[in-house]
Amino acid sequence: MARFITIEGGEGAGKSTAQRFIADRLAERGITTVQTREPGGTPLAEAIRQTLLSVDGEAPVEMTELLLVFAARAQHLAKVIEPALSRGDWVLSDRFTDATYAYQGAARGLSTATILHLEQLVQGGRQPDKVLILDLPPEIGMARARSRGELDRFEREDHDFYERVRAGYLMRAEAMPERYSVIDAGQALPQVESALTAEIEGWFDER
Ligand code: Z5A
Repeated sequence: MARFITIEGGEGAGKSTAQRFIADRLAERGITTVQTREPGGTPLAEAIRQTLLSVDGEAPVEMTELLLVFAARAQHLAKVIEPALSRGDWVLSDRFTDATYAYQGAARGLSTATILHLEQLVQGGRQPDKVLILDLPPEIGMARARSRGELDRFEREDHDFYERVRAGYLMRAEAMPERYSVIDAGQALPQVESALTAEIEGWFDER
């Protein structure tokens, strides 16, 4: 059974690290995964990503940012996610629509109704089977991400912005506990990996 798993969290939460770990554990079970990310995942969607993250030139207003995120998502769904699920592969996406509710909704202040409207338009009924939220205090994630150097447009946001992102994610996890798992990503990597292993085992127990 193909499954669509998304990995979410604030800046530097360890999403890419978790994605590789999960893909390796699934490969050990003989499962083929497609590892992808948002915004991005196709050449056109990656070009939209560059526009969104760039600190040069004119910054998009909130609504432009929202529409660009969903434009990239429409392309990603049509070209990568739906074909992979149809083939029977699992899809592991580093971010998806929960990021829109957290960043454009909770942090930028656009309404849930507006985001929901676009979500229905672009995704139809497609939703992740499981959402993993890597939760950690923003200052820890910012320190991890900022040790890498040049900051993109989102990474230049302040601590309060990232507190709103975090609260936005946790609110969604609380509202839909059957689909969401919150993992304490402030722990050392071996502990995060143990939590991920328990999570993966749970997916197979459910089947
Ligand atoms: N965005 C949006 O606004 N709306 C949307 O709908 C979508 C996205 C889909 C780009 O995302 C931006 O797009 C994002 C929101 C916006 N902006 N921000 N911020 P992104 O996912 O590419 O950007 P990111 O959040 O900055 O990702 P990241 O910095 O690459 O972080 P990560 O993938 O979560 O972490 P990582 O690369 O796995 O780990 C970061 C470092 O920490 C690395 O050196 C690791 O070795 C280290 N690490 C990982 N885990 C640990 C533990 N447990 N302990 C210590 N060190 C660790």
